[in-house]
Amino acid sequence: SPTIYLADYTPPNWLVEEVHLTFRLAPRSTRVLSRVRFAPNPAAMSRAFFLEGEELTLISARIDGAEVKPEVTPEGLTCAVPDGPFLWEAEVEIAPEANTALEGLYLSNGMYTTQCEAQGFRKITYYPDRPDVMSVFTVRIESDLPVLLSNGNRVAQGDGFAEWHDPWPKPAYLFALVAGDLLALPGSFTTRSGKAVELNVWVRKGDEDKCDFAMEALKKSMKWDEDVYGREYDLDIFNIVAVDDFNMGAMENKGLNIFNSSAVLASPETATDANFERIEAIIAHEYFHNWTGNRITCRDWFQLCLKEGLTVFRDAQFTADMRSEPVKRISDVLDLRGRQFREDGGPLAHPVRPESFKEINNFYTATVYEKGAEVIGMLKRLVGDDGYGKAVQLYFDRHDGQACTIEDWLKVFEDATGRDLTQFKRWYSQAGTPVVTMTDSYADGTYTVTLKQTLPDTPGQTDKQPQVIPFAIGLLDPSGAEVVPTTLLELTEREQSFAFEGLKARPVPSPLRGFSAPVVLDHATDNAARAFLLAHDTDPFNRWEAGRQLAKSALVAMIGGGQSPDAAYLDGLRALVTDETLDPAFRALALSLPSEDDLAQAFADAGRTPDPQAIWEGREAMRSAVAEVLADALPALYARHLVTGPYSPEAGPAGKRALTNALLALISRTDGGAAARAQYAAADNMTQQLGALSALLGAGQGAEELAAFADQWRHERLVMDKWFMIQVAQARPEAAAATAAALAERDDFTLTNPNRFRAVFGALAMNQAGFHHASGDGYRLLADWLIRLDPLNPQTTARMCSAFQTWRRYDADRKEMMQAQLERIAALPKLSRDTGEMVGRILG
Ligand code: HT7
Ligand code: ZN
Repeated sequence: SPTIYLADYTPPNWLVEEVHLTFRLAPRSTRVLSRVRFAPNPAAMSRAFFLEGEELTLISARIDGAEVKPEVTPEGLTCAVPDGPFLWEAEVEIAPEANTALEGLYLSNGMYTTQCEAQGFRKITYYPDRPDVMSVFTVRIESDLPVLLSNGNRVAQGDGFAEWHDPWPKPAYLFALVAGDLLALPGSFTTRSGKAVELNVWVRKGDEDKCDFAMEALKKSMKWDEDVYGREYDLDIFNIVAVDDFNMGAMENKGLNIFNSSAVLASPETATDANFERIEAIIAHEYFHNWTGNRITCRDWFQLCLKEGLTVFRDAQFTADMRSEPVKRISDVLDLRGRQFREDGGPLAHPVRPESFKEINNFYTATVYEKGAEVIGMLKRLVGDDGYGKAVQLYFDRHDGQACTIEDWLKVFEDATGRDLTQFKRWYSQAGTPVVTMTDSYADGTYTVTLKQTLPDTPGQTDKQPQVIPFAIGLLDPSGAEVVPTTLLELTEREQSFAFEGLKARPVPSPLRGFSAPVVLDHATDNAARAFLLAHDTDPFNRWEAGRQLAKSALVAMIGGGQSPDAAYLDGLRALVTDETLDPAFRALALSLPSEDDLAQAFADAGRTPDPQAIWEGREAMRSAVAEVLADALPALYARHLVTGPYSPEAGPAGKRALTNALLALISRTDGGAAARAQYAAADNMTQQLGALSALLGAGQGAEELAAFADQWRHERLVMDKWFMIQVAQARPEAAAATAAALAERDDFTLTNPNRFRAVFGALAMNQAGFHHASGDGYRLLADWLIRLDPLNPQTTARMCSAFQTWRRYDADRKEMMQAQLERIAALPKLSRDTGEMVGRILG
């Protein structure tokens, strides 16, 4: 399939003034009638007429009322058209029931739903399916189903039909339609200018008691966007719909957000604290897209980070405001390192703004989203809060109603702040995670920090230019007092020195505070300095980071050098975990060990071949050592923080449950599972029930509870996803593939539900020692099932191929086995474009 290049962008030949769509819904033969007013684009270079369209049966087409016979290909149609404006009318037939790819119009549990981003609208009708063609949509839905929804405001409704009109011009990817036998949790919101907005969370019957939290999250998001960004909602109604079969988390269709049910439905009994937090963040994210994505959209799909990076940045600000800023920052950095650094360091590395693709669905990545958000965080740090506020307001004023580029985004910052961002722009075009090497010296009261940046080669990119790296640093004196508060250094050269004068003694640096740039910091330091920062740093992120570094170096020494667990780490951890002045959520984070993948990367970075089995054993040994060093404190700590009484998903009690669950996992290593069994029996909420089950499984027990859990939750599909997942995630390395294989044979395992598929096979890929077991069973099993899924759902298959992206870091046997599986997939005769591109890039 052809490669599309950013450099080849040309403006659309034809613009759309308005579009009317009529849907006559039927599972196997839905008719879609379109009436589209086209006008020539004055900025175009040609008047050639091409409409995208895939998997459509064209019934008829007319131009200005006269029948035409377009030339139809698998990608779309062409037709001779007038020189000036004209009316295009077409009727097509589609089969939602047969659509398992979950793109375009499809059926999920008897409910019609759509997914049009990025290029799903072309599976609904012939249209210029590109984001820079924005138009006003009117939609009529004809169906006997009771609830018929589309974008905008409802303008008419009657027996078997509804009509919707969206006054705001939008690209086709934001179109949505839902039809089903649904129930709504209703709500309302009054905007700051006094406009009443009707709110609804639509769900299947039986789920109506799990919508309250999503509704509250929506109201909080609407208020926050007014308070912090001055953005008001702009329609009379805002609908959210939960759907079971969905490829991602949610979709920001104008006025009609469609969500994976896992990102909406929550009750204390069925959802964990982490689920509640995720729901709040996703509701906010999709709502915030109303301004950053919908009112101002992307000119083309290469600019995806324009809406996604900014919206992730905004939702992170929201979560920090609603919950704890340091805890949110630490979780985000964990996620960034776990997914984005992994991507940036391997064959799938690409710039935040990619320059080419075959299948755009493959570029909804951690780099575009999470690194995209980091880039905005750096911009804010560099121009300051005021500069950021002015620039963003200018962005809304200048570009409302437009389809924009990263150049437009950076220009508002230049115009609002006077800062030249030419060099900063390299963050968007150069892939790879910069390494910042820090050295320091002290003489005569002056402390000098030297920073050197190295930009690694990535596929298709070498010889990179230095980037602007905002490097926040603070200095502590030997007593632990802060002598230089957080100061922002701007590293713009390949190597640069910065001096701090007037110090009485050599300070202890606290570098890259708050993780001020998405880089790898290479700073030769020792465990004593790390333990010092763990005890004294005023920057909560760096305090956690010091503990993390200690844990990592201790684990590497255990795994690769046969050493026993490091005492400095264990002592520091004990001091932190028992420090009652610290937030329990923060302490829970400090108790989690670096992941297996993190450690594998640490070995690879040191030029050593990671051994997944040894890494697993090392982490197990470290957990036992932590349990031992904390043994006398654990029961009292657990009892002090155990939350009883009515459940609340607020950050305070959630943090305590995170801490007690982490403590319970340690206690279960030595008490035969008694405490975990007690928690399991007493639990009236999913966080404590699942936490107890996880602690039991981690200690090699819990068979009875596992069976009871399945019995209890048989009819709750989202809870059953957890049951599938936990067994694979916590299986011992030698048992992981067999566990996944057995679960996939069950009647309640299905290929058509991505949540269930990910519960089993996403968990297998995450269970690093299991996936990389020397038998190769994990590799084979995952490939077998990806091969089965690809014809049904290419998008999810392609995403899950990324489990193989680190294949080159392993030993010859594992490499060979992974390569063989990748080649087996690549050789499939009818492989999808999505999976073909991913596997091709991974193989390199
Ligand atoms: N903008 C959306 C991205 C998206 C998507 C969502 C659901 C299913 C398929 C999808 N393809 C692309 C989600 C977001 O970032 O908000
Ligand atoms: Zn988004």
